Parts: sequence; C-alpha cells; structure tokens
Amino acid sequence: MNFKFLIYYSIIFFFTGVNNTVFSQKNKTNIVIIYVDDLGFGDIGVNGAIGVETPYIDTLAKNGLILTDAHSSSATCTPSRYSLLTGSYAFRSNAAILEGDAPLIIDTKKETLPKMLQKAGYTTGVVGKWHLGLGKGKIDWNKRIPIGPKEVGFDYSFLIPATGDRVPCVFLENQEVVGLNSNDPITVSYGTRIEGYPWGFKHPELLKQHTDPYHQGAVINGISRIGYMKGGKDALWIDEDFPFVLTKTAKSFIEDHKEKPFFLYFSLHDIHQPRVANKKFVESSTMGPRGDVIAQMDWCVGQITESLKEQNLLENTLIIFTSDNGPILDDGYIDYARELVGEHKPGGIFRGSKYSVYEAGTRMPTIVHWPKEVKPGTSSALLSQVDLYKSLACLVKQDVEKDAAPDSQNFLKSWLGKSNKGRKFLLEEAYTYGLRMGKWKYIKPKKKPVPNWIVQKFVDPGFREEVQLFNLDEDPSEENNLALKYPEIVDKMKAKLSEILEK
Ligand code: NG6
Ligand code: CA
Repeated sequence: MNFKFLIYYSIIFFFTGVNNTVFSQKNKTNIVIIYVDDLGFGDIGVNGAIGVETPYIDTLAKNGLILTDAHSSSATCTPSRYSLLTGSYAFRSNAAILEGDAPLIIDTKKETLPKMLQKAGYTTGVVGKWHLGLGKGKIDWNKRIPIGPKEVGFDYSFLIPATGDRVPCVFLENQEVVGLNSNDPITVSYGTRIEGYPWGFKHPELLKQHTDPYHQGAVINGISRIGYMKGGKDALWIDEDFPFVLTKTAKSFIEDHKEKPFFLYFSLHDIHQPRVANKKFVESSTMGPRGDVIAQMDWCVGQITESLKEQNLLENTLIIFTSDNGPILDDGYIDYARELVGEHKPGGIFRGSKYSVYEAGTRMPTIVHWPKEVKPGTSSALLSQVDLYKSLACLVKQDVEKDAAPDSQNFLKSWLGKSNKGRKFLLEEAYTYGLRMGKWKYIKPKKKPVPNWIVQKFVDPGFREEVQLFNLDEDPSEENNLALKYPEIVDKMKAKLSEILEK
C-alpha cells in the first residue's frame, strides 16, 4: 500500500471508529435516580394516597413498573444514601444521621456508584440533598471544600449540604457556597452557641413554625434550625424556593449533557421538615404542609420528566423514583402533620415509620420508568437499594472493582421487571436490625434504651427485649409476633443475621 492509500484508510478508519463510539455513547441509557426524602409507601396516588394528588408520579407509575417490596437499606437518611452510593451496608462504617458540619463518610479511595458510571462513560451529577458529610474535619465554608461529591465521583454537584433543618442554610455548587460575599464570611457551630443569626429559643416571635427543643438554634428565614450560624447573608437559601432552584439546576444538567450519557442523582428535600411549601403549592392538599410538600415534590418530578421529554430523552432514560426512609408526621416542627393527616396512611398498610425497623421504615414507594425496556406492570420482588450499584454496573456492562460494593447483588432483571426473583435475605437497618426471608420478618431484640427524642415523636422504633417474628403473607402489618411458635425459623434467621453482621 502506498503512502496516499495509508492516509486514506486511516482517515476512513478514524471517522468510522469515532462515529461508532459517538453512536454507541449516544445510545447508552441515561440514568436518573429521583431520591425523595421521608416519603412513605402510601404517600403517592398509585399506592393509595388520600388528601393529596400526585399526577406526575402516577403517570410514571402507569407507564412504568411499580415495585411493592423495594427497600431503602435503612430507616434514616445518611445510612440509606451511604448504601445507595457505595453498595455497602451502613453498619460497616457506622453511618448515622450526620450534623451539618460532619466530615464525608464515604472513603474517597474506594469505587462508588458514580465512579463506576464515570468509567462506563457517563457524566455524573448530584442535585439536592447530600447529607453524607463534607471535608475531613473542620470545614471552612468560605473556600472551596476540598473533599466532597467530586471525590465521590460526581462531575457536577449542587447541594443542600445536610438537611433543611440544619445549618449552614446555603447551597454549594461544585463545593463552593453559592452567592457568598467574601466580606461576610460564614461560621457554623454545632454544640457551642455562637452569636450571629438569632436563636430560636430566645426569639420565638421570629418563627413561622414552632419546634421541639432540638431545633432552636439559628433562625434563618423565620425557621429555627439545628446548629448555630453567623454570616453569609447574601448566600442564604429561601426554603420556599427549593422546588424552583433544584428543578432548574437539574434541568440545566440534563440539557447540558443531552448529547452524551449522563447519570443524575436528583435528591429532593421534600417531604423532610421544615415543610414550608412554595405559595404555588400552599393548600394544594387537605393535609396542611406535609401534603402540600408532597404535591410540590410531585411537580418537581414532573419538571424532570417534561424536560427529558423536551430533549427527546424520555424513551431511553431509566428513571428510578424512590425514597430514603419511611414517613414521619412529627419530626421536630409543629406543622400539624399528625392532626391533619385524616384517613391518609403515609406508610400504607405497613407498621412503623422513619426510624423504625417495622416495614414502613424501609419499604419505599418505588417506580421504575424506562419506556424502551420496561413494560408497565407491578412486581412484588424483594429488592434493596444497596443492589442498585451492581445492577446498574450490569446494565452499563462495567466490572465492579474488587473491594467495592461488598453487599450489592446484581438484580437488574428484577429492577427492570423482567424477573420476579428477589433477594433470599434482605437486611433492614434501623435502631436494631430486621431481616426478611421469604414471607418471614425477624427483628433482633435490643436492650438499649430508646432515645428520648424518638419517643417524643410518637414513633415506635420497634426494638423490644424479646425476639419478634412476623409472617408478612398473612400479617403484612406486623401485629402478631410468632417467635414462640416457630423457634426453628427464629434460629435460622438469627444465625443468618449474625453471619451478615459479622462478615
Ligand atoms: C434527627 C432530627 C430530625 C431530622 C433527622 C434527619 C433531632 C431531635 N431530630 O436528628 O429532625 O432532621 O435527624 O432526618 O435532632 S433524615 O431524614 O435526614 O435522616
Ligand atoms: Ca430522610
């Protein structure tokens, strides 16, 4: 072959090669996880909500797969998010609810779900609630925070750093406070009171909603929070604007990355308290603030699906809609959620709530929507969010690194409704452990006293001095303890739980 031909063939090869890559990249499924905060199984229309309508979520459900036995790994936020992103059970790193200035709890040396997707060619983004900690120790909020979502595997981040009821009340974009005026630096303190924003317990007249004694730190936007804060006035968020700020940011991420495959972890703050809906949604339900923020959250979901539709991406985007832990009525703010709930059952027929080892603690409203691959329907396969890591790795044909995701199992077929096979054993983490096996649910006894603040919330966290065993086929609401009747099942499940916890 002479030199001219060599050049000619190289050019042809180069372009077809590039085109193939572009072609296959373009056809990769986008992945969007919509992770709602404190949304209960019964809080959406398709699962029987009364008093609030969720038309956008119901449309996803109508055209997608409704999972009726899919679980967050834990009955609280940080542990569930930790498991989702690492494929590890939360107990492995003692993941527990974090304060707003806590260090990052994910080991940045290890592979994570977003890092695995990056390797598969995905651009990754997180928009919304983080609550996994930031930095290594004391955080300087006035500089770029050197350790955060980027080091966990997100190319882009726009965050509520912890929760709406914790300082600092500012957004972080790519680990920098948005809109900070350097002449008004931010200081944050947990424990030691610092002068700055007035304190809730001293200034009840400033409050939109009264609170329990634990939420009486800095008053910002008429809401007193956990923790104290000074400075950063120009950067303060307005809680009522969350739905607009977060959906606008998520939509921009989708638009900016529409040409290439992307992974969006869209982490809404609703239904967590403080529940202060935007005026567009106030009185949009008959349940007061808690119902109104469910309607608001539904609108946010609709914004994402509409945006995907506009970009012609809805057909080939895998949307997984779910929640981080079960519902709670009174969690610190007096917003009359308990008084206004009426006939509505936030946890559906299931016993328990957020913080609880009973089913409502972790059994999440879950919908999978992917018109190209997922047929509309319902599945009762027993699934855990900890498995999304290896299931999505299978979807994008990516090997998982050796030490990564030790508790994750590939259940892709079941997540897509192509199989009914669920987990043989499923761990539920709360203030004690629950274990599912077929129709059985075992709850480990625990002798530790129940924390006072949980009792004050009228929550039954489910730990007892004695073993509990329920037959969920006959007793889905976990009312009849059968432990004494079936000692051999108890022994088997006890042994299995010890094996999981000691592995
Ligand atoms: C608890 C808070 C509660 C809520 C929760 C986090 C107290 C007494 N209660 O510690 O109000 O913020 O943390 O919720 O401080 S979660 O959904 O992010 O796990
Ligand atoms: Ca939560």
